[in-house]
Amino acid sequence: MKDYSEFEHVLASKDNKQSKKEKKRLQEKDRSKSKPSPVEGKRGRVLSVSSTEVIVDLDGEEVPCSLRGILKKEKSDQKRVIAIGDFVIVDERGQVAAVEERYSQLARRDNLRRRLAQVIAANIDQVIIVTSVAEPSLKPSLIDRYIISAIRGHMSPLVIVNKIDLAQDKANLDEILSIYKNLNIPVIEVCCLNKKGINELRQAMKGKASVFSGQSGVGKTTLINLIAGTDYKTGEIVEKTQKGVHTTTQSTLVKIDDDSFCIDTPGIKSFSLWDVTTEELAHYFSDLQQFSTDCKFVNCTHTHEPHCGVRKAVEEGKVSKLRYDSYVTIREGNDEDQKNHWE
Ligand SMILES: Nc1nc2c(ncn2[C@@H]2O[C@H](COP(=O)(O)OP(=O)(O)OP(=O)(O)O)[C@@H](O)[C@H]2O)c(=O)[nH]1
Ligand SMILES: [Mg+2]
Ligand SMILES: [Zn+2]
Repeated sequence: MKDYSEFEHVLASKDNKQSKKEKKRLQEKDRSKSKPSPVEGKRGRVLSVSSTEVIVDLDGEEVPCSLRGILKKEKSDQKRVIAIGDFVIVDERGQVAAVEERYSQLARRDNLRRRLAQVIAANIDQVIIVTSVAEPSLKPSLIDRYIISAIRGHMSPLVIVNKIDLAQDKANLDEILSIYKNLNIPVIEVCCLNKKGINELRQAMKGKASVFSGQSGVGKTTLINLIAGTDYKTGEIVEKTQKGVHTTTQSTLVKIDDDSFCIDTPGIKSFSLWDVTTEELAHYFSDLQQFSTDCKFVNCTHTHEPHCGVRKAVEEGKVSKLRYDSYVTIREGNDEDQKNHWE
């Protein structure tokens, strides 16, 4: 795994906050429960979740299960108590009786109930952030939101730039690639047509649980079919010009070999950060933040203030304008594919 030490202090403060919250939650739970009931049943892993049922892998068998009433009522800051990848205990009636604590999760802010997190996948090692050079085009701000969410959720990020065959503006592509290389975030350039980069991606997935995420049409399912030898439905390029076409409609867990698997997810229209403050956001942009020593105001946001060291560094070409624009886009959080509400 790569070294993300520059983000460690952010993670540490976050963990602290989380453990305090967690402690409070457990204490409240203890008070409300007078007789603790040990949960008995079989341990399995959630393969898919729909509004009506949950499919659980129990000893290699795919078993449809419902949720115990108590789980449905559980108060939480998450839209659903259960997510693909969760380890659960299923009782003798075929009901999910308990959900184990997650070691990682990829979450975004729910579009409707904005205080809630929507967990895209649980208990995975890496987020494979799939983007394409064109159809749809590269969007650094979206890549950055995924990277931040991966690190916060305790997963390592891996950026895939697919459809290299469609590259026309090589300078723009190289500038974007160099942003992530400078940040020590691994990037693989891929083409599904001539299989460039596929072996490298396969290698990066070995022995790990990965979740493929990104916009609709970037080629997530095409990549998974190449790696896993599966035949899941992929989108037609003609169809993709129509608005709102999503080929994959439900997240699926795909086994690659005995110790590697991945999750295919439906393309997203929006991805807003969940539970991140503006100060924390600035820490994730430490490559910009380093120039803030030259800002006139200590609380400079680097968006509109006079005598801003960060904006000066951008003008002088010391830092990529694309990276700066990404920071501003996320901070302002008001475009069509994200609505960030800062606390
Ligand atoms: N030119 C080119 N087209 C590609 C490449 N990889 C995938 N495609 C095409 O891109 C289209 C979309 O691919 P999908 O794999 O369905 O994309 P997806 O990310 O799974 O999309 P959703 O399931 O809607 O989220 C398909 O027509 C693919 O054939 C590539 O490297 N180059
Ligand atoms: Mg798909
Ligand atoms: Zn500034």
